[in-house]
Amino acid sequence: MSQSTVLIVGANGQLGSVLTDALRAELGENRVIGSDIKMPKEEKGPFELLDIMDKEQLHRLVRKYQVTEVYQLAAILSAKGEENPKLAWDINMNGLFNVLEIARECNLKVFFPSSIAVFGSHTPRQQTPQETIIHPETIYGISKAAGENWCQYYHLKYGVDVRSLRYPGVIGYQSMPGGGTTDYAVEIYHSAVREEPFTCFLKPDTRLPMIYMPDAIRATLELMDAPEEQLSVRTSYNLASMSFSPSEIYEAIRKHFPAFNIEYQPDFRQKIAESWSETIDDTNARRDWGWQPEYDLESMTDDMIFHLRKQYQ
Ligand code: AKB
Repeated sequence: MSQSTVLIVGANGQLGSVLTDALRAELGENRVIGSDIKMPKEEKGPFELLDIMDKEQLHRLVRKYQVTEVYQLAAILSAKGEENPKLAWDINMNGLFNVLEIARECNLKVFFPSSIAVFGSHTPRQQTPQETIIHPETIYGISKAAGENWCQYYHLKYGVDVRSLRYPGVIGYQSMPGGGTTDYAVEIYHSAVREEPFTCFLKPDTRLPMIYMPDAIRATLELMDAPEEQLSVRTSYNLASMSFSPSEIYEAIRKHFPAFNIEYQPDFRQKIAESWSETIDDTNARRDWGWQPEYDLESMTDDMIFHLRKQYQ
């Protein structure tokens, strides 16, 4: 890992911004190139403008920095994707194709984020197994399911070392999500710390799998560092940490803010959430590369509130 030069595509996003910092801390600032369609608010290291649909520019960056690993994080998420399915498909799929093609030509290692959105209402919702029914019902989920299979195809046919995780909803204080169905679980903390009431777009008992940012980042780095011969999944690994509903996260937050109020106004995202799993079986990740989450709802809530209080001071 010490000789890697990494390109992060989508480095301004919720996960990308935190992952870029984590990789810079591990590899050194100049070995991690951030890229996105806009410049970041704050430049902390090398950064390049990149539209992931522009394969030539991607190729130029790979050559310019002698990149050895690409994290392809640019995507349109589940709720936003439903507004313009064709655009979401184009961005999510062509972005991945461009990365896989260049990885094949230039012998790059690749990380592709998949999601619990690959599951659908025919998938078992409790302890969803690694190998199961994959009939996603959002364009985002369809693109992730297809993407997983393309990753495995490039690995089997061309030997590309591409690795992937099916992320649950990711919660962190450092960055805001955009356009997802699990976004409420970040927004609720901001409302609580600002001492404002919160309107939730899901029903109180809608349980979904979630993960705290430090665990999500550690899982990503551990998978990318794992010896190749230990990996048995080349589509995408199930990844579990915690599962909770809006009423449960509300109660956890109310221990810190007893006067905090919530109101429920479910919208189209309710149907998306109901098509996803409640809990995930991640036995393969635990067995193959030793995955073990550290945070639960209580410890995440303590940490989120501690950091957000400082941000809003
Ligand atoms: C979303 O809600 O769309 C994402 C996801 C679960 O992949 N956070």
